[in-house]
Amino acid sequence: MTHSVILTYGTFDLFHVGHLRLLRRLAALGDRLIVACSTDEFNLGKGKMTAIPYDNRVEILEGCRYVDQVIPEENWEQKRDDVQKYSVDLFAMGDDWKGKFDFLGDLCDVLYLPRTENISTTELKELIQTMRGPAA
Ligand code: C2G
Repeated sequence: MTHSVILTYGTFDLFHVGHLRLLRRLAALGDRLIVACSTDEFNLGKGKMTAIPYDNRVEILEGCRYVDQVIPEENWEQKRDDVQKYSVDLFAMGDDWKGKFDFLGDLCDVLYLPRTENISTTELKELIQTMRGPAA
């Protein structure tokens, strides 16, 4: 069943093919895909240092053919408000989040899609560190 507005959240740091394949699959499920991109401040609050600053991560997402709109993710609590504010009828994430957002099920459909294997921001960061060699 095609949906009208799909919403997903993420950091999308060091944008990679796993992110792209998720967005491509989501765009195929409906008319409009909105991506909530986590701010640098929100990531710091999660103890995560992003390699790529928020503005650049937003610019990359906005340049993606599958994405119609990018909004900021500033806290854990905004999802219910966002679903209602943007008239979302499908909330979707990769399945590493399976079950975590079922509480939205009274407002919209909730879907978890299989992650793309063998790629992650963490692995890319480790690879970059290795390539740079021991700290100078
Ligand atoms: N993803 C994927 N395959 C990968 C890596 C990521 O499908 N190999 C998906 C994740 O499941 C997520 C999205 O891509 O749905 C963005 O991944 P991250 O940038 O790692 O997002 P995350 O740090 O999980 O932030 O409130 C929710 C958080 O903002 C999610």
